Amino acid sequence: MSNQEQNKKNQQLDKFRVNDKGKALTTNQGLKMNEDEFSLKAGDRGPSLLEDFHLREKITHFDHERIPERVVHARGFAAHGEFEAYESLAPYTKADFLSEAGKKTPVFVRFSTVAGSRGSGDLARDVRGFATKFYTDEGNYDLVGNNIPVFFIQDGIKFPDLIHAVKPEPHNEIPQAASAHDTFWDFVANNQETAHMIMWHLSDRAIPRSFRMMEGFGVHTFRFVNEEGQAFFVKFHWKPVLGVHSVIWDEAQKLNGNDPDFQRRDLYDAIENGQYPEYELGLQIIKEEDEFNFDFDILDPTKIWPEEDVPVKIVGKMTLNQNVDNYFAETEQVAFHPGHVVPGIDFTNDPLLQARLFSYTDTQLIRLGGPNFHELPINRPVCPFHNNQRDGYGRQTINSGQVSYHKNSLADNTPTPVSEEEGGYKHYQEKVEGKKVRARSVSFEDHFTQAALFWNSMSDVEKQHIIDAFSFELGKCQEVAIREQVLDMFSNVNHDLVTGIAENLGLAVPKKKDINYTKSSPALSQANTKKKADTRKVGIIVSDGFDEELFSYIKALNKANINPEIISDHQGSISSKGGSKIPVHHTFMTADSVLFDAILIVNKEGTKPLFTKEAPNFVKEAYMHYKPIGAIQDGASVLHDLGLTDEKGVVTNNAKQFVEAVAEARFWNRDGK
Ligand code: HDD
Repeated sequence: MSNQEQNKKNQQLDKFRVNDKGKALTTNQGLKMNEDEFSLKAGDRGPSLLEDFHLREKITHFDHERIPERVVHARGFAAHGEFEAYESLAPYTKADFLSEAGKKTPVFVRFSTVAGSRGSGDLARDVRGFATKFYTDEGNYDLVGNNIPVFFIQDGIKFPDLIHAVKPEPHNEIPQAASAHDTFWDFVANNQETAHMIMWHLSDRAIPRSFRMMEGFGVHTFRFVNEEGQAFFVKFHWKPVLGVHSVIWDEAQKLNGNDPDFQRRDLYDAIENGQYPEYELGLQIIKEEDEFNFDFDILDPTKIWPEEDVPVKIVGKMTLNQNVDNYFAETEQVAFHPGHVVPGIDFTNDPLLQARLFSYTDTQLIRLGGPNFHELPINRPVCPFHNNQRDGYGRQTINSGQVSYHKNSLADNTPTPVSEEEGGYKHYQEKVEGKKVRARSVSFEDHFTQAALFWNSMSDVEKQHIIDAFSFELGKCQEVAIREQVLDMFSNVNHDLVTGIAENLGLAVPKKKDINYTKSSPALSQANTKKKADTRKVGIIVSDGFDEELFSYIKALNKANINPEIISDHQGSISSKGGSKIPVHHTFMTADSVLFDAILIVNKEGTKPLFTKEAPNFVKEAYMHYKPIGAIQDGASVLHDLGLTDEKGVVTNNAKQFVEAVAEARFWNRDGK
């Protein structure tokens, strides 16, 4: 069965799908038109007539095509898929979609950047949104998370300030999709709860290689409740099957110019090729009675629960297997909300989460133009929904009958609230007591210990990337005082860190602070992630007259699920010595080394002079980006001419070793060259 047939959401969406191909052109009223190029005029050269309903309808619709972009997470990309539970989680939650092994639930996932506008580049240094809508049999459950497990602030009342600081500055709307400017760093220095998140934001996590190669986190501590009414604290994780991988900053900047849609294209192509992105769902669970057994507050969204202390239990897998049919109808109109929950999942008193529970419906009202956005096809639950809500802009449901109120006797008092036993959602009865205060709990006051934990957990290469990222970001700030304040703030995290930054910025190194925190969490380092060659992209530089040995190489790459793409000095196809032809995917004019995970060079010289100049440039750049480089036939002499022999990750005439190098992805020991 195709995804189309299997999946309840797909069956529902099918009723709304329309294919215009081969159809007569009509107005929105269904009137067939005989002309769509010329407006109605009084004479060939005369004025247009108000009577032209077709012109008016077409232009009016066009004039109203845009809706406000999301105030944050404006740039996004989404796909359909399916979640399958590995086991019953009944001991922890009564959520039906987690209730038995093999249970499948349709999902829609939207990935995003946070700060940039809808048209900004994919490779901004930014947090990535990772929002999942589960269309469960008990209603929609939205897990609206990020690829970073903590957040900048501890209380939602500060969210508008954070976003005002990071967005382009208001006087000149510069810079786009970047945190490297004064207002953001001014905010950081004056709001030190940001310290831990900033460490992640300046790490490789903020420039992922692919949406398929990043983790997702629910961030907040949520609550699970089982049939017996027993509750647990829970954190959600998505673990990508391909491991967690990033690009480096130089690549990110070049990619934004070369292909601003790099991550969109990557996800779209992977799904079209049948290389479906997969993520395992992981849970960290803490018993209610253990709430206070940690050296941090488990409700503080600037804290992780180190995986070594609270292991991640893997409980299911999500596969993204279908691209959208229409970007606007699905990806733009999807409306997520952390408050969309199902029985068995509940909230905690995390003040960041509590504010979110207000914000998401509110924002849809302006963005989607009214309270009926739940009726848009992408947002409809797959289970029935009935209540006494009526009317509003764009209402689609035709509620028949006289009654739209509760309680009533005219409709036998229906629709009726149902008991918990019959599936009615009942809020967890947490005991709450206290004075009304505007305050931060003292248990939220430690901002630096976990920032140091993150730093301690990084490999040397990752640490250097963080120093470089700080140096870039602060280097872009005009106010020296802001640079100094930030240095001073991060001297609470690590002295080597601020020493490295201070040297790059030409500033005095802050005085060494007495920090004795040595704990680390290996799970935080990408150096310890899975390494796989699967779905990596190899650019093969080859020209006419190549040796047929290339075919056995391509076979080996295909076998390893690697995607080879041919780059040459002309479009069309190229021929081997024996006359076999292969199609060319890119020329040097349409592609660049940064678009590939590895480069394989086959010939020394091509038919056009461009080849002699550009082929070594590709190799040099891949080398500078620590990527695998392969050569066969006289391609090896190109490497020789560049002095690239006897280097790790530079492989000549050995397909097996080249595949292994592609899996390794980066060879960090090249700094000497
Ligand atoms: Fe948010 C969108 C994730 C804090 C207010 N948020 C949005 C999206 C993601 C997140 C992934 C995009 C959803 C989509 O693809 O349509 N937000 C987070 C995470 C947070 C967080 C993981 C902290 C843990 N957000 C946060 C706070 C507030 C908001 C504290 C407000 C008090 N977020 C919004 C919003 C958005 C949004 C304004 C904009 C578009 C939308 O909701 O639908 O309501």
